[in-house]
Amino acid sequence: MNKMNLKIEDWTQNHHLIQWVQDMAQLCQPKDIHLCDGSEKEYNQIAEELVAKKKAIRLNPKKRPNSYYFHSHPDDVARVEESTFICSKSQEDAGPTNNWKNPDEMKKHLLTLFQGCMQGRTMYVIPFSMGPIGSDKSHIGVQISDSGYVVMNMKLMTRMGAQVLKELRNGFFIPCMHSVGVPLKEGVEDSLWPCNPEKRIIVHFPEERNIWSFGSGYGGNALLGKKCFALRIASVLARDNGWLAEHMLILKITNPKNESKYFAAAFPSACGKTNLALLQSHFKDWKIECVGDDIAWMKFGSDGRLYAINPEAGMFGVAPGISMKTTPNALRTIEKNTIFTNVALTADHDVWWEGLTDTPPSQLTDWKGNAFDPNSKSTAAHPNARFTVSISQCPIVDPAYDDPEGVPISAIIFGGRRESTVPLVFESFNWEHGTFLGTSVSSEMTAAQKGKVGKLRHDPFAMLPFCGYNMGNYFSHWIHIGRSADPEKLPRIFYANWFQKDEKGSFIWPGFQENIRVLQWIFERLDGKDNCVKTPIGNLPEIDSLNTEGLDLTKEELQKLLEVDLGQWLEETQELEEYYKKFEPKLPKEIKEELESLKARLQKLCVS
Ligand code: OXD
Ligand code: MN
Repeated sequence: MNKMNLKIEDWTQNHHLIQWVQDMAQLCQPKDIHLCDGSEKEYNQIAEELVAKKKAIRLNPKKRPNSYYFHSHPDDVARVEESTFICSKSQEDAGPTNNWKNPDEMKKHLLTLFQGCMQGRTMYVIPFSMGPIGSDKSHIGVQISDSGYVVMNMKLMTRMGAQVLKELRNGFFIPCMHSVGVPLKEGVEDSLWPCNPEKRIIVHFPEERNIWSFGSGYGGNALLGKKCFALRIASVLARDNGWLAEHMLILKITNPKNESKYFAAAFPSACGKTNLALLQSHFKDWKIECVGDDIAWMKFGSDGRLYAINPEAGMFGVAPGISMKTTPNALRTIEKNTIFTNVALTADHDVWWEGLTDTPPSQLTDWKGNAFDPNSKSTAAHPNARFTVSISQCPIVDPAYDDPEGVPISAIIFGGRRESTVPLVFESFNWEHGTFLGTSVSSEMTAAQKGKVGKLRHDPFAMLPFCGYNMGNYFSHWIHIGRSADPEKLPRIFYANWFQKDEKGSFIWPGFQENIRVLQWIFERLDGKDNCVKTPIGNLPEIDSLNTEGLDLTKEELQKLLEVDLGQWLEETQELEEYYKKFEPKLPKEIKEELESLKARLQKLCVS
């Protein structure tokens, strides 16, 4: 048996865990094994080692206390959807939106890949809880990894270490196997960011409920608690057990009478999700607090309402674009105790990225480690550069983020980036219509995605890369959740679009902090205010029910924001009809019926 920092029996008595660690050590042949206790001391020690090996830079403690800087290999900078697989027994269960391979063949392939892959490296064993420890809404995982960077990130992103093992006892956990995929030969110097892009693969076995990831050290590919567990595997657990695992932020909004409600919201990437999660209300008597910025697990409480927890304990957010103007609460969150990856480094060892200030400081080092030429076409920070930070540091964190009961959700908001057609906000007529809105989420692509800028990308429920089973069955699951509940107690479902443009191509709605006005309208609507007009697509705000005081917005602009163009919407239904073909034969009949009813409502108005 390999050298361990602790006696495994002192660390855990879970027989499955002990056996799995031994099996994986035999397969991967690490030089030693580190059983993580999750302590500060351990975090600091690993950080020190990485700094000593020049894999990390300690940032200037006067500017950014207890913070570290990493830059990755240029071929390992983002999630790799093309190399992500759902290996269910039948291909149909993976559905039309996932890559699939026969699980037996995939296992053979993985066993070959992982054979001896940790030679010369330390194998870390990282127990973690997704959700508050001890909550009946939480689930436990154990990640094995040969990356110290991963251990540091998991410490900030999850509840991690000895306390989780105490909770786990002999119970069930999700095994999450990870290697950067580069065995280290005796006497050979390690690279600064080892990874193996040619052999990179991220695999989920939904029936066995485990995860294998090889070849990448970056973000969602390597921090397996996040997208792999909390969305892909959890969506399967949720389907089987009557709950929802969603790609949603959770926020709390409090009105001037000190009454609060919780909203969850799903937006595809580049639609301002972090921004909304960390929104700074500039109305003194309306308060926003953050419970989560990326993932929500929602289960029914004994009172019949849906309660959400944020399974994560930290944020892994995109840095470029964040500034005191756009997202001041994000900047305040990352003042200290933060890991930065692929941002630019200033001469005095602080961090910078495009958007942080109008002009870059002089003598910047770019994310590849080269002197930055401000006249070059490339950016100093990688567009997907990230910060990792504990959510407890967020100045507007709602203490309920750590409440094992979760928070009761009153509204769910879907949204996308659409230049036209989709109004600023509207409400669905009921849960089934709201589910239909979730299936219809689409967004025009920005430079942040691979593909043609401006082209429409469908991203149902913002779950396209994250649903661990057949997306058509996932739609049905949403319908079933609605059927199994008291309709009065279900969250109401809304749709928002901050991105309409005028003829000159400028955004009409100011966005950012002003989005509070849309949240206010939703809040009041939930409180029973008769502030809407019924249209074929849903309930829209009465033109004067939206708080636009102090905004530089003409009446015509407001009308445009709240317009339903029947012709454009009829085209939208045709486009959706075409898109839905992809999900046959699993497209629920309720979704087809919703589409038909929408068409009929639009046509009726067109004729009259
Ligand atoms: C993320 C994503 O990183 O959705 O959160 O891609
Ligand atoms: Mn996300």
